[in-house]
Amino acid sequence: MLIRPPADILPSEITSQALFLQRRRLLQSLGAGAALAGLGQDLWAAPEGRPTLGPLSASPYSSQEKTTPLASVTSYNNFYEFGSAKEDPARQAPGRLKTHPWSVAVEGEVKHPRVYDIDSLLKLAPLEERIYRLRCVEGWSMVIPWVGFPLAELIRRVEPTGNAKYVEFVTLADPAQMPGVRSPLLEWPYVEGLRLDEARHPLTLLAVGLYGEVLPAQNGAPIRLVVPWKYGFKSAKSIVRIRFVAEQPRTTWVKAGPSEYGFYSNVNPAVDHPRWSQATERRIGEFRKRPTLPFNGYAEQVADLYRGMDLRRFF
Ligand SMILES: Nc1nc2c(c(=O)[nH]1)N[C@H]1C(S)=C(S)[C@@H](COP(=O)(O)O)O[C@H]1N2
Ligand SMILES: [Mo]
Repeated sequence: MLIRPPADILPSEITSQALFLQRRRLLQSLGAGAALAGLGQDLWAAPEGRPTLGPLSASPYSSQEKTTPLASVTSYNNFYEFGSAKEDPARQAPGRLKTHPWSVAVEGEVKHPRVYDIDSLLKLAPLEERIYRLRCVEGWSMVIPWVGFPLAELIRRVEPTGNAKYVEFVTLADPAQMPGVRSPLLEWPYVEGLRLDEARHPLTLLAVGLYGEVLPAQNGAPIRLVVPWKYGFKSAKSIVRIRFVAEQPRTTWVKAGPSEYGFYSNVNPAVDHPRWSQATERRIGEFRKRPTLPFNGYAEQVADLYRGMDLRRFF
């Protein structure tokens, strides 16, 4: 019998997970809907470690699965602005990526365009904890306790015009902070996009933290998208611009390989990637592969968005 050691759990992480679980039990006993207080500049002024976000309300959308250890969530990443190897972002992003001050321009086909600073975004809506799976097109997955608020809350405030059909997410591309941007790994800046109804869906999250704390740099601090029924690459990190547009945005991975990465990128075990199957996945920390679920397990919530569409053609 082959026994694999739990290589991705460090003693320090076991402690932080224990604290996390303790905090979650406390949250649950307090009940959902607690207000967010005391955020602002102080949040980033903490001398060491990542500041805690809270109080957080629990979400009915959370997965009940065992969460992936914090050490894996923060050390096995895709963030090409900091290199293309899985360990590059953890090595290069912390200390280099300056996440405060930070602002996000919300513009285009909206009645109330506005530049939001990160502090006002943190107070825009009550922060929730959402335990979501993240499934990469490469065939691995994690279960991550994100902290954030629905993108719909922001969309409601800026009021899209009748011409808005899609939302484009543009992320930071600063060669001074991001060594990967100095090489033509991808076309910079990294751009992603959603149809307006996908963007408004209650599962679509603007994440500002994970495991109860402010996002680590390598996970897309200070604000990133999480679209749990789509492949991980739709979840743009370190967003600086959110643009409402009439035409389908030209997104980074579609430009890099149109036959391999479609605009929709819904997790679909029935549509193979041209170079490998998408039928199974390996949960980080586990040995055996498990079957991949349609829409990453969120079919009940999102399949209606695609009624009548041929999802083999619109992959
Ligand atoms: N700006 C930017 N966002 C990005 C990426 C990237 O390279 N640059 N990689 C994507 C991919 S392929 C994945 S799988 C997820 C990984 O998120 P995680 O490192 O927080 O797990 O981020 C996505 N968002
Ligand atoms: Mo990915």
